[in-house]
Amino acid sequence: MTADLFDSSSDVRPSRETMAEGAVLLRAFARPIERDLIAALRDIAAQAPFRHMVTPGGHQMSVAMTNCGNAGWVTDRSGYRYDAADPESGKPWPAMPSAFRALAGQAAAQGGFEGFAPDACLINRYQAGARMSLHQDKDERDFENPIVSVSLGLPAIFLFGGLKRADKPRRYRLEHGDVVVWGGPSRLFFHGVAPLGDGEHNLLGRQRINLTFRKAH
Ligand code: MD6
Ligand code: FE
Repeated sequence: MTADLFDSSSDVRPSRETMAEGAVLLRAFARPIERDLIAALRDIAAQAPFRHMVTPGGHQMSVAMTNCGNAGWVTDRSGYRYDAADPESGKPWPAMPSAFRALAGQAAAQGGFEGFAPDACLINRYQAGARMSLHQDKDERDFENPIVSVSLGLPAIFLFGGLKRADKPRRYRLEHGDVVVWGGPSRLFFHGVAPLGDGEHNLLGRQRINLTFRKAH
C-alpha cells in the first residue's frame, strides 16, 4: 500500500487535487524517492552547473537553470529553444536518470496521460527572491503531451492562470515532493512562480528546485 511509504504527519500524505480540466496536483507524490532524486540532481549539476540564462529581451533570469535529457531548454539573446548540447560546455546535457523518467511517467499516468516519454527535463533553482513571471510553455513541437512538474525543497506559490495573460491566476502553495501534471485543455495556460521566501529545507537547504518534464521533439 502506497501510504506505508509516507510519514504519518498530515502534510506528506499523497493526495490528488484537480486544478483545471487536464491539470492535477499530486501532493507528496515524489516523497518516496526524494533522496534518489536529490542524489541524481547533484550529479547532473556537477556535469552541467546551474546558470542564470538571459532572455531574448536581455534580462538575466533570477532562476538558475540546467537540464538533463536529450533536449535542454535554453534562452539567450537570440530566443528560446531546445538544444541537445549545453551551450556553456558544448557537451550533450547529462542523460535523464531512470528514476526521473519513471517518476514522470507514473505521475502523468495518474493525471490520465498514459505513455508519457519525456525527452527534456528543465531544472530550475530558486533562491530567496527568485521568481518566474507569467508565461506559457509553447516551445515544444506539439501540445499533445502533458508537462510534469516536480517541486523539491522550499515551498513556493505557484500562479496558475488561464489561456489569456490577463486571466487572474489562482495561487497554489507547492511543497517538497508535490507533482503537477497538466495537459489537454490547460496545456497552454499562463503560469508563474511568486518570489521565493527565504527558509531552510531539511534536505535541500535555502532553495527550491523544480523539475519540468516535457516531450520537446
Ligand atoms: C516552477 N514551472 O514551478 C516553474 N511550466 O518553478 C513551470 O514553469 C511549469 O511547473 C509548465 C508546467 C508546469 C510547471
Ligand atoms: Fe512553465
